[in-house]
Amino acid sequence: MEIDGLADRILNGDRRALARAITLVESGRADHRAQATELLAQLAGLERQALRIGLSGTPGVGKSTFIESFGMMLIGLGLRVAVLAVDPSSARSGGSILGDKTRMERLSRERAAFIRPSPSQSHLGGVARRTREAIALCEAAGFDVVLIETVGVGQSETVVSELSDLFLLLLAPAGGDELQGVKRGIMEMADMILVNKADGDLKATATRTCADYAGALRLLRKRPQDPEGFPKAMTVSAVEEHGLEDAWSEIQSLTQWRRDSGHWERNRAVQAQYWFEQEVRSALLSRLSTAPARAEMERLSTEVSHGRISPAAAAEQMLTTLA
Ligand SMILES: Nc1nc2c(ncn2[C@@H]2O[C@H](COP(=O)(O)OP(=O)(O)OP(=O)(O)O)[C@@H](O)[C@H]2O)c(=O)[nH]1
Ligand SMILES: [Mg+2]
Repeated sequence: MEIDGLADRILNGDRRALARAITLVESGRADHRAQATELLAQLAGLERQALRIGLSGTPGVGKSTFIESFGMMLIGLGLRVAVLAVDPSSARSGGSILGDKTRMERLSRERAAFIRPSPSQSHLGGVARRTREAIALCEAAGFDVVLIETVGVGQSETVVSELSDLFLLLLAPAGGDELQGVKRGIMEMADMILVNKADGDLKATATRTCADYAGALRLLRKRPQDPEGFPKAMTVSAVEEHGLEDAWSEIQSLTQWRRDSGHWERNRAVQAQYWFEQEVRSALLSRLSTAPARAEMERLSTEVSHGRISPAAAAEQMLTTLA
């Protein structure tokens, strides 16, 4: 693949080039990885910054519907919108990706939109790297907003929040006892809680649920990255397209405050350091799993079991072979 040409086309906002580049960063092949690294290096250091919005919610809460409506509204404002998905479960494969594409039918037809479903069957570490690199590619391609969607199943929210500037939690209208079902750790990550489906019969329940969550948010420890009134809970209806402009305006004021106060840049710097450490860790782990390393591990392990070498000395010996 011609990397120079690809980089130029991405810089011109060419969506097919972007899709090809993401396929490259997703590939497990060593030559593809080398090309991906070269491509990302060529695109590094650009001034272009997208607003990276993480979005999480349990299955069926309306993430896809919300992204479609919210994305269409943003496009109406003249913005370019990319949608990436982080899906840690390999169980959700081809079928649901197709389902998502049809659910985002309007958005997927827009020239100003780019939708990329998550690749099936990758472990969380691989997903994190692939998503991080895909975000960088979308930024290089000039997208203004990158929405990173994940199903709320636990760990994936942490990954997504470590990749975004802002984290939205989409919740459904619910009775009071279900409120406790949202894990505290996930609540603590949220910059905004959006109670979806605030329409028809569910409207009153949604309003009550929203008030409950607003109360719960006030009980959390104050975070330095939040201005007065944040994290905030609001009601929206993705189907009736209510509350989307309000949500966007709150997102913008939060973003502006964080930029002005330096939290924005600091957060990105801390995230970059975090991912650097993660890369080192995962590179070390992958060195441990090569055939010669495994053989050496086994050999040393036997020595340790016979008491011929101490665990610490064996570990040190092992580590020198990895260098
Ligand atoms: N009444 C109402 N229904 C909604 C709204 N948003 C989504 N739904 C419905 O909720 C169901 C699930 O919506 P999706 O957008 O597929 O939800 P999701 O969170 O993407 O679900 P998964 O992809 O399975 O995790 C669909 O039947 C939607 O029509 C809303 O604002 N109001
Ligand atoms: Mg969905």
